[in-house]
Amino acid sequence: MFGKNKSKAWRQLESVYKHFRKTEMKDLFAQDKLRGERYSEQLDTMLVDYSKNRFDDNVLKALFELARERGLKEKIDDMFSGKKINATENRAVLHIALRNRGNTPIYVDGRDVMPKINATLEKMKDFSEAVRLGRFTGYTGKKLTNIVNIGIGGSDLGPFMACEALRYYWAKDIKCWFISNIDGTGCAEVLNKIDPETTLFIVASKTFTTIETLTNARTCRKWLVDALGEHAVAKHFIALSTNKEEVEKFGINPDNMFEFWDFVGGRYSMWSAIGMIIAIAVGYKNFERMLEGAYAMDRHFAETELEHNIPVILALIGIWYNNFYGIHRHCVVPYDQYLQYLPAYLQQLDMESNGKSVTLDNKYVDYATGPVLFGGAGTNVQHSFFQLLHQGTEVVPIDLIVPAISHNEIGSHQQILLANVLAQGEALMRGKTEAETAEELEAAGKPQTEINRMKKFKSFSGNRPSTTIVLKKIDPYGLGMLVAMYEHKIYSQGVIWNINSFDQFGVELGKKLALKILPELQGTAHNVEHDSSTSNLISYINKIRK
Ligand code: G6Q
Repeated sequence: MFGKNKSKAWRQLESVYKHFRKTEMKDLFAQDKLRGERYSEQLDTMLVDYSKNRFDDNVLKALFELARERGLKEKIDDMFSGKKINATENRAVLHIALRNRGNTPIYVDGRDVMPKINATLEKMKDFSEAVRLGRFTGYTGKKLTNIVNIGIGGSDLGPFMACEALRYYWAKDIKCWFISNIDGTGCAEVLNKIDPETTLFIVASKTFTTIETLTNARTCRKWLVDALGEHAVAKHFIALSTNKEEVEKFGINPDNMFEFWDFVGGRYSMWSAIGMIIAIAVGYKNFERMLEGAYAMDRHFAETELEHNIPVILALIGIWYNNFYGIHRHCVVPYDQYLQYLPAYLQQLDMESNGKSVTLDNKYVDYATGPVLFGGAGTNVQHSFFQLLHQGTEVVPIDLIVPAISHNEIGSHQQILLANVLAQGEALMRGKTEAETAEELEAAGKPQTEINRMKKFKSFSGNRPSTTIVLKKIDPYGLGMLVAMYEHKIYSQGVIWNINSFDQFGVELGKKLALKILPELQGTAHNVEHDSSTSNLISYINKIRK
C-alpha cells in the first residue's frame, strides 16, 4: 500500500507534499485570520487546537482521503463491535467495553461481555468503598491506609500515572505506593516506610507469571507473614488478574481476586480491575467519572465524521510528519505537575503499540511506523530540552497540554503557567528572523559589531509544530477523555500503517535471554555461549560481586 506499492492516496499525498513542504505556518496564519478557530475542535471541557501544524485544506483533504482509503471508519467500527482486531493473538480489543457507560451489548464469540465487566466493576466498587470506609480492615482490625500496587508495565504505568494525576482527589488518610522494578530498591524503599498492619498489597498482573511482579509480591508476602503470620495474608493481599489458577497457586484467595480478560491489553487496562488503586485512592465515584470521560471520547471517536474527529485528526497529522516530512519524533508536555507521569505512560502506550515493522499482511514495512515519544512536565522542561525544540536541527512536533484552572490557584501561579504554554506554541510557530533579532539588538543599544556577531545565535527558524490541548481542570473526567484520545489516535495510526497496535512480541527476546543469563550470575551455569561483549560483562560483574 505505501512504500513500493504506493496507493493512490499515498501518491497524492507525496505530490501535495512536494508543493507544500516549504510553506511556513506563519504565512498560513497571515492569510487566514480564522485559522486558529477553524482548526480547533471542542469536546465537552476539552479544546484541541491543531492549527499550529504544517498543513492547509489541501493537505488535510489528502490525509482524510488516505484515512478513507485505509478503511479507518470501518476499522473503528470493528473495534467497537468486538471483532478480533488483535489478529496476531486472535483477540478482540475491548478497553472501550470497560467504560461502555451506555451498557450496550458488545459480543465476543457470540457472548455479551458487558455482564462480566459490570459485575467486576460492582465488586471493585464494594471493595474500594469498604477499604476507604474502614469496613474491610487489616488482620489486626486496623484501617488499611497504605495501598501498595505491585505490578509492572501496563499493570503499573496506568494506575501510577492516574493516581498521580488525581492526587488532589485522594482520601486524606490514604497513601498510594508503587513497586514495579525488580531491583530490591523499589521493595526496600516502600517496605521501610509502611506498617504491615495498615498495608494492603495489590498484586496487579494480567498473566500472573511476570517475574518482576511475582518476585516483588513474594518478598512483600514474606515481609507481611514475618510480621503478622500466614493467616494475615487474606486480609492484606488482593490480586488483579486474568489467571485464577496462578493467583491461587501464589496463595491469594480467589475471593480476593478481581478479574479482567484477554480482550484487555496491559497498556490499555487502567479502566479495568487494574485501576483498583485509583478507585481506592480517589473513590469509586471519581473512578467512574474517569470511565465516563473516556466514554465521551469513545462516542466521539466512533460517531464523529473523520474531518472533526479529534483522535483521527491527530493521527493523520502525525502520519503527515512521520511519513512525508520524515520526522520520527513526538514530544508531549503536560503543563501541570499532576500530569508529570503522562509522558512516561504515553511512551508505553504509543511505542509499545506502534513500534512494529511487520504489516497485518505479514510483510515487512518499507515506511516508518511509530515515532519515538518523549516529554516531561512544563514549565520544567522549558528549562531543559526546549533549547533543541526551538533551535536544534531536529523538528519535533509537540503536544502542549494544560488545564485552564488549577486545583491549586495560588496568587498568579496559574496565569504565569498559562502564559508560558501559550508563548511556547506561538514562539515555536513564529520563530524570530535574523532581521527581527538585529532590530531588537539595535533597539537595546547594541553596537553593530555585536549585532552582527549575535543575530544568528539569537534568531529562531520557527515553523515548528505544536498542538495545544486545553482541559478545564485535571479532573477524573478530563483525564479519562485525554487518555482515551491518545489510545484512539494510536489505533488510527496503526490502521493506516496496517500494523497490529495490540501485540508486543518485541519485549519477549530480552526476557528469554535474561533467563539464560540468570544462572550464570547465580553461579549454577558456566561458559554459556554469548558474544564476547556479553561474556566479558558477565565475568566482570561476577568478579565485582564476589
Ligand atoms: C502491556 C504489556 C506489558 C505488560 C507487563 C505486565 O501492554 O503487555 O507492559 O503489561 O509485561 O504484564 P502482566 O500484567 O501480565 O504482569
